[in-house]
Amino acid sequence: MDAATAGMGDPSKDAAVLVRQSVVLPKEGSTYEGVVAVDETVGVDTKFIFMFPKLGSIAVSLTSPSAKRFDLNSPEYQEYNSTKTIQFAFNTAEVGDWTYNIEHTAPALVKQVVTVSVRSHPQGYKEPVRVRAWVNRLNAVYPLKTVIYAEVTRGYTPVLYANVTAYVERPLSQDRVTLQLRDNGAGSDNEADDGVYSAYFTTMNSNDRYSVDVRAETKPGMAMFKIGGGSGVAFATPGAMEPVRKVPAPKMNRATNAGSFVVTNYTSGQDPYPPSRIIDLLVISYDQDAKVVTLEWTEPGEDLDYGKVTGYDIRVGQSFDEVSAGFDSSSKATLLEVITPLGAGNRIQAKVKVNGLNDTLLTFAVRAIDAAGHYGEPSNVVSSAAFELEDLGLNGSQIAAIVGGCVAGTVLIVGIVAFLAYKLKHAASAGKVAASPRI
Ligand SMILES: [Ca+2]
Ligand SMILES: [Ca+2]
Repeated sequence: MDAATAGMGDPSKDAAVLVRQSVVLPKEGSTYEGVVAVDETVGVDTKFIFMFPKLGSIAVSLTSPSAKRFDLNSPEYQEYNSTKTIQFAFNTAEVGDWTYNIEHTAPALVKQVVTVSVRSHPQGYKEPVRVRAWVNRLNAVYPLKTVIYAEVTRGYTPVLYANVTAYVERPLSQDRVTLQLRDNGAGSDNEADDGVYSAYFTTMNSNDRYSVDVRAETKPGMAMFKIGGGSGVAFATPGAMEPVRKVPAPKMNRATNAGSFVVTNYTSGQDPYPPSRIIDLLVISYDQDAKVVTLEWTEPGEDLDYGKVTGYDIRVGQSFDEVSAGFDSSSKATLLEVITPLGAGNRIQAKVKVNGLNDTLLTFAVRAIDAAGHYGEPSNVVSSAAFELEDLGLNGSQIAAIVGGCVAGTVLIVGIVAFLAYKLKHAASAGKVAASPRI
């Protein structure tokens, strides 16, 4: 082994961390019950480790997925007084949901904090699912934007649609802020569906060091492995462009520490953060009889992608330039009903009345407004014209090629124009509902 590889080991042999948390037990008799999924990508050499503050202060038991109970009388149980640790060790742990129960058993002790850690090794030579987390800057000079990232992968394969949460400890108030990290391409997230989840941290309240823990969990039937496509994590094989497939991922838990960062230059009472730019505005439907267009987008937050905005500024125009470059001077859309923001990450709709407008080409863009009156950047531009194209029998990618003409090649456009001319002669009566492309 040379100097470059000494100490690195084989990453596929490293344990995956399933649980990493502190449990507060307020008084004698208090109990805590936690559940952890041992998934099929791990299970070998599995350890449940409980660190406690004082000898004899806790009793711990486990229940396996097949309802077998383990406690201090089980051979898997070991107690280490020197390190104040209780450990259950399994050569192979049953796959499924394990329950751990911790009881406060020290009459003389009031509140105690127990640290729980569950680690498990991969089966065979396969990589387990892992979560890796980091913060974009060690020195957060307020109001520079601080971003928390977490990458959930199995080897180079991204895990999509996981529930990824960051917990940021705030030293001054001794509380912690819970942030939902998202992989939707909006706000702080650079690319949707690449297995890298992120969120801005905007709720600092002192000049201090903040530490970050991250948990990722998947629910059965929701999370997917994204296989192929040649995108995703940074070290994907160059040039690999097999078609993207999504394969169901099992239920699992992972936890890690994202390190810490130091905030300086913070002063209270400021609001330096406008809402994030909306990037996924869509025309959901166009009721040509009622002259009502329904728009939909993912909500940003009061501060970038955190919190709830106070409202939206929707503009309507007759060309793409009118509501993009000319957003400020374009016409405000007339709403059919008031929009009530729900909070960052939610999908929200708005119904816009377009009577009196020439509907040959209607364009829309939106920006969010926060409590301080700050505006987010104007969104992507969408058009109702997509509906008429849809009515002619074009599919989504053909429509995208026309409406997003700058993306399409000239030959394709010429081809589609010819196709359109043919279809116009044979067009049936118009329908009303279709998806519109992103611009
Ligand atoms: Ca992403
Ligand atoms: Ca704000």
